[in-house]
Amino acid sequence: MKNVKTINFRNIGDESGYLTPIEAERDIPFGIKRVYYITGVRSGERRGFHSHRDLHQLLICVSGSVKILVKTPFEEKIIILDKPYEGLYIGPMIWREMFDFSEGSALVVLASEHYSEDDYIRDYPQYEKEAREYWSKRS
Ligand code: T46
Repeated sequence: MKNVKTINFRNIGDESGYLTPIEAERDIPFGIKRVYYITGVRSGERRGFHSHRDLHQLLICVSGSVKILVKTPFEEKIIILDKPYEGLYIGPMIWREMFDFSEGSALVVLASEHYSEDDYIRDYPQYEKEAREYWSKRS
């Protein structure tokens, strides 16, 4: 799926524990301007329901597991994040929903830009309209 890919990072360690380094522009395809994390999500809650126009992000479930639905007007898939050394890159114009957060899970997100509500498309019909135009220029 274009603008979506899983990336495996190094997982350095042994019985004493593990360390995963992530370096901007080396391990992931963008510079990092913002980090945020999502914790304490109750079972049954679903988040997301939006796309970004220009933002690049990397999602890593550093503890527990979560499912991510990624969708365009043409295709969709569900990716399970359950390893602290696996990231999900999501580029521009991908609708996303996060669900099935396991108890105690922590989803860390690295983002290419500072927070801007103007970059969000939270209305699905509006997303579909903009996405069809965006993807028609890239097919
Ligand atoms: C995304 C998925 C994976 C801020 O003030 N600063 C921030 O950096 C962010 C990300 C959010 N906010 C505010 C905006 C809302 O009032 O926090 C509130 C919750 O945000 P939202 O409903 O957008 O959260 P999610 O979990 O639906 O989506 C988040 C990110 O917003 C989004 O970019 O791709 O995680």
